[in-house]
Amino acid sequence: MRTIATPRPLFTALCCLLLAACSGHAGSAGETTAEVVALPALIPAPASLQPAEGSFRFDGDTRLHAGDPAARRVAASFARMVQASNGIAPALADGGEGGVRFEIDPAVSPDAPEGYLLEVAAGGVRVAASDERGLFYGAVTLWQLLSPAAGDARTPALRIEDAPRFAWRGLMLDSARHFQSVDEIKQLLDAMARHKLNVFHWHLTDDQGWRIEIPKYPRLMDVAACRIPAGDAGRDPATGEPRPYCGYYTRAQIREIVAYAAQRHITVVPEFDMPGHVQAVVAAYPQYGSLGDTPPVSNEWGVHQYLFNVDEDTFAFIEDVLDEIMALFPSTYIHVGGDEAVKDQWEASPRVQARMRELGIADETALQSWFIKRVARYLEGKGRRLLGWDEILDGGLAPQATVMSWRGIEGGIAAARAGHDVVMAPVDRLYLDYLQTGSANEPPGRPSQVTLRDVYDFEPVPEVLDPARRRHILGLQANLWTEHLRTWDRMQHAYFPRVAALAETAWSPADRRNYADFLARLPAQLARYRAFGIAHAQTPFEVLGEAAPGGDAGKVQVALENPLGYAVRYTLDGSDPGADAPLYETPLQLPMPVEIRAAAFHGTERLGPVARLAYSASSLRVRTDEQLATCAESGRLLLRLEDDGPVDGERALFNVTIFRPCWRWPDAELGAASALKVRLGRIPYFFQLAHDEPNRRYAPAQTAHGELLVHAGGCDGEPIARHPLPAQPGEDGFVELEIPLAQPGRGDLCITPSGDTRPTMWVLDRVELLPR
Ligand code: TNX
Repeated sequence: MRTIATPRPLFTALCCLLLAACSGHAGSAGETTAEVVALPALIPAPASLQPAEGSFRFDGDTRLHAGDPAARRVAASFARMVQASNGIAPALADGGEGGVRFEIDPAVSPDAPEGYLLEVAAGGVRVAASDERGLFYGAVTLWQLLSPAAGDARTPALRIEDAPRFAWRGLMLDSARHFQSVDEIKQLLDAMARHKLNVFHWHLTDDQGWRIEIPKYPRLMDVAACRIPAGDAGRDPATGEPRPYCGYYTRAQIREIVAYAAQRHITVVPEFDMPGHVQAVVAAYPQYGSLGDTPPVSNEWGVHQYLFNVDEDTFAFIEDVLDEIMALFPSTYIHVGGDEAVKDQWEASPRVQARMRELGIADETALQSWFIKRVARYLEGKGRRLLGWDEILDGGLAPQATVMSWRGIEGGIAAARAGHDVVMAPVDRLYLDYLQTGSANEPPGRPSQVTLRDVYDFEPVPEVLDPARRRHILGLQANLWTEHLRTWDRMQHAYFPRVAALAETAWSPADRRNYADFLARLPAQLARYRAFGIAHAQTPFEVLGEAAPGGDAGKVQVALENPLGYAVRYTLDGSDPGADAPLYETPLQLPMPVEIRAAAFHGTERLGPVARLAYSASSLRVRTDEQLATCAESGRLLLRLEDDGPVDGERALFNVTIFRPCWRWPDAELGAASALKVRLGRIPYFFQLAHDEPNRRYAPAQTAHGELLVHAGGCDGEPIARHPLPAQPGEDGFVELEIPLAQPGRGDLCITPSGDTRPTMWVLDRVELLPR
């Protein structure tokens, strides 16, 4: 921790910001020179921060002063936050001097209602803003100055003038694929407020479930809100009976969540996805589908085929539901999806085709455009605005409609050029279902990474955009799709700490953003997470090891790395590394067997778990699925999936490329092996690939249950071994095969099962080269 011993009031804001990087905890009350107080680790970084002389001590006797009702509300929110993090309950006083004053002052940042002024002096603190929103964010900053210290805190004197860069600072949660409790959503809203985020986009309807109570259409709750999960997860282990996965939010719960969000200055933007992603609705009301059939509520992931038809009755249904939604959600924006609506069903439906001709519409793309424009008009008639995924641009869009750009930023650029407002949420930078590190401890999700830095470095305003069009970029949003996230713990892992990076990109001026500085402030944010019980991801704070055979026989060369680049310290004597343990600098050459213990540090603070990395001659002959590569042509959809059993309790995880399951061990030492030992599991194949379906590839099976093919030169060509697969895995869900090898030299080992194995698929757990 670096501290400033003498005040430096002349520092520029940028300089202060860099200094903020050096901070750790707030100074302890016991220090004799009151001035020795660290500069704050604020996230998001404020627009400007000027240190001043002295410091302010906050303790149980500190009084809060607030005059008008708005200021009193903010003071009460502030008191709750401080109580939760520091265990101090500051009281609201009626008069008197000193303490913390919350003031609505029209002179403070009158053009930025979310802006505020925060002045800390030895004699007292003043938080002022022209609007309650700004005052609230000033209170959040003051709370950050006091935390993560527990109990009394001392904060350096300073002056912060701050306002957000973007008006839309959003976070999306998919409650359709997996469902969260009201309490969990409240925890998320609390965390959003502490990051100064202000839009909660709530994805409430999809092929796999309908989650909003709509009394006029009871089958939405009775049918569309439940699915039978695929595989063992969907059966009661005791009785074998179907075990549905159900849930919807009652109107009372939704009102409670909307009010809770509003108290935290968060707008809840609901999403009712259409005309695609409606299989659950069609399961309940087949008359609104395109082909008249009745599907189940889907228990698969991917792009589905079900589309609403375009009959008047269907629009009556949609409008009824939108009326209910508008009654529950005061948000100006109503999200109507529009994504991934493949048009096969419209093409195949004589009724839809007839209506299309009647309306004089040329093709199905134009029909979707007509559909969305019609819904936009309905919403605008009620004083609301339509928001949709970037596919709503196809075929033209109502002028007031706002576009959420997800397939990259191109849709956003096109929309802004056409005069539409835009929220940037590109899949490659802001999708939090993508994993954040290469650790084997990552939960299920998409192993292509969206790292903390990817989120931090994302620039929402593309340079190619004409300056006059830039005002159309309302802001940005990170999305959490929950196909693979069954539990709240895993969702928190996916959100945090990447939400901290999102917050800074969304709030701080572009020229204040500095990743190294952010990393130096992040440990204080982690302490705040701990204080609030947020189960942030540990994987970014782990140490990962990469081993290769050492130069000499019996030795191993190990490279250590922290995914975020924090310092790594390690020991070789079986003790846990402390701040005095050797600092890792270059790869280690070690005699085997050996156990390295390593951890990531910021200064003297250990940031994450201690990794125990054990290496021996036999461990180097083993690879797990996480350590294996994919075969190039199928690498495009790598998923990390969990086993379908046991229904309750821990499940195994597998990395698998679903278009063609195959696992590759580049440059394996095959010549030294007499056999290959492969452990495989089997999980349901539960994907809809729509127009990608023909891109599934598998070698034809030659025997009843297919074979495991072993290749030595990549994944194609003649296999060097072909081992029959059993009809079923064993009791524990796994099977272990031993396949003799007689291959000289080194090779690109590739393992792939033959045959179309649906409705299940084999997945690789580990592979071992048995020595000669
Ligand atoms: C695409 S993003 C989708 C979602 C999936 C997501 C998985 C978007 C508008 N549609 O339905 O959950 O990919 O990453």
